[in-house]
Amino acid sequence: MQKPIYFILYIFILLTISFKHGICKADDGYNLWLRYEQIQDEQYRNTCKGALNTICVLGHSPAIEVARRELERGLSGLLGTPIKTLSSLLETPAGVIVTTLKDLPNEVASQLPELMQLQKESFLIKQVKRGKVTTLYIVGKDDAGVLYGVFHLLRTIQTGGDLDDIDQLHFPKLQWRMLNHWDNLNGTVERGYAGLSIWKWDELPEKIDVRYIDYARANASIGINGVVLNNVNASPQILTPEYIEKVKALADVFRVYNIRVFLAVNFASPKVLSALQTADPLNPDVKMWWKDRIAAIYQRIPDFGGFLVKANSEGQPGPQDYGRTHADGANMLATLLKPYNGILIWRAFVYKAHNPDRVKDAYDEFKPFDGKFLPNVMLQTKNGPLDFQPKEPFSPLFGAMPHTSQIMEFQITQEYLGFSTHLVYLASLYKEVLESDTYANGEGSTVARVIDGSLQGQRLTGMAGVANIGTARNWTGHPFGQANWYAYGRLAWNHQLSAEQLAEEWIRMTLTTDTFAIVRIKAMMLNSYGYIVNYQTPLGLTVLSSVGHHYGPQPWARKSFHKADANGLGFDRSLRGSAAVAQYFPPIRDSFDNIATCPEKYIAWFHHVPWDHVMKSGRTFWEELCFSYYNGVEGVRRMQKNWEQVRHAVAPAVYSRVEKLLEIQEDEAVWWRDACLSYFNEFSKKTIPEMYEKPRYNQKDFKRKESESKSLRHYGTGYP
Ligand code: GCW
Repeated sequence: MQKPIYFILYIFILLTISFKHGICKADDGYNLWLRYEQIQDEQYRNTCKGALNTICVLGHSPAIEVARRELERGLSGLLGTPIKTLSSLLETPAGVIVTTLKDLPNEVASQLPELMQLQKESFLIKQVKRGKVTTLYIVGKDDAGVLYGVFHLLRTIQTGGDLDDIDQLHFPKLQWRMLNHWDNLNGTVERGYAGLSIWKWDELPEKIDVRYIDYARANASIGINGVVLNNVNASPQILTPEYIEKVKALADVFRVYNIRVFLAVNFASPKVLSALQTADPLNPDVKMWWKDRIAAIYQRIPDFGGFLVKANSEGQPGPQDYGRTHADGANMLATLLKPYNGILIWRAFVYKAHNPDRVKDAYDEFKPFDGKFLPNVMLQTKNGPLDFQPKEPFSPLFGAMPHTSQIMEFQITQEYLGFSTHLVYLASLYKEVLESDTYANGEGSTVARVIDGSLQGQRLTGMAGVANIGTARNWTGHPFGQANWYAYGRLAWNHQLSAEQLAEEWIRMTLTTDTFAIVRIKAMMLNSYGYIVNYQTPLGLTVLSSVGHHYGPQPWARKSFHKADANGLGFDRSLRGSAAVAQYFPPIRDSFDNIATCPEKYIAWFHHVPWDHVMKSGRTFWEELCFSYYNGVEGVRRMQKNWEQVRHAVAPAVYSRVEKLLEIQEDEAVWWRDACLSYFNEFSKKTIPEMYEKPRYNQKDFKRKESESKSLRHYGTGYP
């Protein structure tokens, strides 16, 4: 008899605790950072209620409708009360007035001189006082600006922002803020670790999955305005009329969210899909084939974004197959896209299989073409010169092609960073790259200023992130993977935002508003990147991961990258070695070239470092290596401790999921540490200092774990 009462009491207590700490009870992660849970802080909630409970959204377009709905949904959730929506300004004064510039009444417009500065996609948010009435205006330059303004207001409230401090003009620093999906048409995702592709090609175009809409909302909320739907290792099939209909259906969903659709295309498509014997870009029949295909796409999708091409790279076809250049290939397609305002994005990720130093390839191949690409071509360059490694110096192409619109490619999916098992907050990586000084035009020539056009005046600007999204209920597998999607988008909008601010925003919107917990979780996130670099590839080491699937350590198979021998460790890229340093501008080149001045985080990237080389800490290089690997493992343990302390403040399901994943991460950090140190030790012949704990794993374990990981782990469904 007593039992049900206890049970009810237990549930009641649980709910009270959850409510108090801002936890969403049934949170399964699907709603991402758009949960719109009622604000816990009563005082703040009342302030917001007072100011925002009546809204008026002027104008009529599908995009404005979407903005109105989002504002209603967001505000009513956050304020815990239905919102009054006025349909015209003639009614009683509204707390929030949302409008595009063209629908703004003249008498208000004349009071807001800032409006003159509004550019495409931008918005002004400003409180205007008239007598006793204060109205918050969100004025977008266009529909997109309105949508972004609405999401900005909602984010401000979700993160407890001060409404009296809200006045500001907002505009994107980059024109193209893109996600690249490496999704195959068979539903798998290359290097995807969060399930299958969210595009249900078999159901399209008839069935529109609700996920497409929520995906678009999430992207719009962070400013993403372009998506490449399919893998850069592209199937020609995507250009068939059947698939174009499916693509059209998605484009129709995304349009109102200011998202344009792009496709990755296979350069040999004309050869595969028609009777043509060639895909030579200068062949008139080939050009005609592309012309017709492009016309057919624009006929169905008038605002189609354009193409992304991976050519002559890792076995993909390209113009070089016909003795033509990258510029020949890119310009042929760009010419045909131009009448429709389409963009051609060409990837700079190329390398020759047998080149002794592959990091030099992209620069050597592309730099000579600076100024040779047509104005609607963007060159998409990975952040580092090698391949999305945990840590690389920035690609020397940034700054070296002043007459080319170069955009950044980051990887959000964690191909080399523990898949969806390890917690790594990638804003730290992105910021480190963006803030690197190329010295292209002297000091202050950061990578960010190259890609935003402020340094060299490029006409097209942008950033692409390889998505970490899949059919997992919470989209990204690891709950913290969402933070990387979020931070990537926000940085593409404004690269000046700090990793810390973005972490805090994401935590408040997604996990908890408990102040104590925020501090702990933020510490975990902000340190996590340093930890993984330390337990995987510290001090400039690179590609120590397993061949093929890239999970777990396999340094014994990666000698061409680390060059370990009895003298030391690392790849000599100085002027006395492969001379890759020569691709950087003078002050950087010189500092990288000299082992005494090279930043230690890149020391083994640029130098073959003697085991006894004395580091800044006073430790020898070998000791520093041990220190780093052990430090990385300790870091994961610190994350575990921090996480234990936030149990009260996050949803139980998320808590236990992350707890479990951290356990695995700890074990795998140890695996990395033990495997790498025991292997390098064969060359250094030095012992691991006594003060450190004994290794957990030995040679036999490494072999076992290696083969286990091949069969047991979820390695990205697309890998052959
Ligand atoms: O890092 C490598 C990946 C490939 C990928 C390639 C690329 C899509 O291992 O899976 O192919 O980069 O960026 O093209």
